[in-house]
Amino acid sequence: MMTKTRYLVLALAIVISLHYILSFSHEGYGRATSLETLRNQWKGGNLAQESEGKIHVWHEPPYKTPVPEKYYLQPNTTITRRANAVIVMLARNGDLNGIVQSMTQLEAKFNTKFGYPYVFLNEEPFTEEFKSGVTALTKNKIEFGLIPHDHWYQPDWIDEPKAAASRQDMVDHDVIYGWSVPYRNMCRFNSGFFYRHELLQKYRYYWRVEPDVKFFCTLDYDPFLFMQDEKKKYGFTISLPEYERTIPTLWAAVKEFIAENPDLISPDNAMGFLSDDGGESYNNCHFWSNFEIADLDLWRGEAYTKFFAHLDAKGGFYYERWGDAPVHSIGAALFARKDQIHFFDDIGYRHVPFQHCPQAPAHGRGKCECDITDNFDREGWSCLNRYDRIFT
Ligand SMILES: Nc1nc2c(ncn2[C@@H]2O[C@H](COP(=O)(O)OP(=O)(O)OP(=O)(O)O)[C@@H](O)[C@H]2O)c(=O)[nH]1
Ligand SMILES: [Mg+2]
Repeated sequence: MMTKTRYLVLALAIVISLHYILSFSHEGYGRATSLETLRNQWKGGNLAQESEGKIHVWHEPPYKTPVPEKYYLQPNTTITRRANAVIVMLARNGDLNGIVQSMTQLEAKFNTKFGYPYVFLNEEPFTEEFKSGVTALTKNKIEFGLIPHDHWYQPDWIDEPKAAASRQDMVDHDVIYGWSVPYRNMCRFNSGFFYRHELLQKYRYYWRVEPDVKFFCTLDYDPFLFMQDEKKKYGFTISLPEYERTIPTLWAAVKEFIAENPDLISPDNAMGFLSDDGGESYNNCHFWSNFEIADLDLWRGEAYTKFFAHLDAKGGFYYERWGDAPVHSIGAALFARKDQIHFFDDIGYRHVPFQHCPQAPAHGRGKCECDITDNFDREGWSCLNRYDRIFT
């Protein structure tokens, strides 16, 4: 784990340095491509926004307003209302220990009280050992699903020698998981297929949970009901820049999509989170997708469906190593209004090597078991400042 952590930290340091070097030395680069028409739609900044007939002008990010008390469980009351939601875990049989760790915490801090079902997905059948191991941890409903072959494995139309050469190049440059085909299958599946699984069809909202993560705080309100009632579409806890070497041509593909489908881009979107120059270049910021609480309809809708098909056809999941984090983040930022992307500031969360530890007063309210000074938002490479600035 240490080696992996060190790689990641080193990789991030390189990304940050490169980003700054490039933004100084290549100022004119992005501007060579004209995006005038589209820029009119992005605008960004503190725009008036029309929502259900009301005009709202943001002065600060929505998360600065605490979650209303009505979403909190009152003492000695039982739950009378739930969202149509599910906890989703993609896992290998060998991930059982890590899943046990994540699920035990999620149950203790949240789900024993709230009672949401689980769906586990795998491209291989889950073993009886895995199934009984996780079933023992909850009284809530659990379903185990097999991923259809074509939703997982590298498609035949991918030029394998070209993909192999790219993998070798990444190995030569010490790119984390640069060698791995299964990792790429996973990223492509999470980007464009998990929400199509038959077991997820009946649900509207999901919480993605990975093995070996930590939930630090007691959660006494229902984040799914919050998402549903407040019409949020995508929720995150940590945001950071992607490693540039894994996505060299992703932004070009995104710009091409936008140019071809301007009508699919949401008004008052979050382009200002993704780009520091009105959409010409990507600042590599993304929501760290190992944690997601989101609306499955965001991915099922026409815009993201076409967007994923466009990206998939480029082959970048295999010719490069496009991650589901930048792909989802770009999708959410372009196809939702910016205020529909929610920062779950009050959910304490850790996925090695980073954590979000809520600050006062949320830290006390949630009895958070984390060091208040160990908080990714304070790190220089957190992208939370990019999120904040789209509201100010
Ligand atoms: N079924 C299956 N699940 C996988 C495979 N590879 C990864 N996953 C799951 O996909 C998710 C992301 O994989 P991780 O290995 O955690 O990737 P990561 O978070 O980028 O890297 P780590 O720092 O190793 O956690 C996790 O839920 C894994 O359990 C695979 O080959 N098969
Ligand atoms: Mg992980």
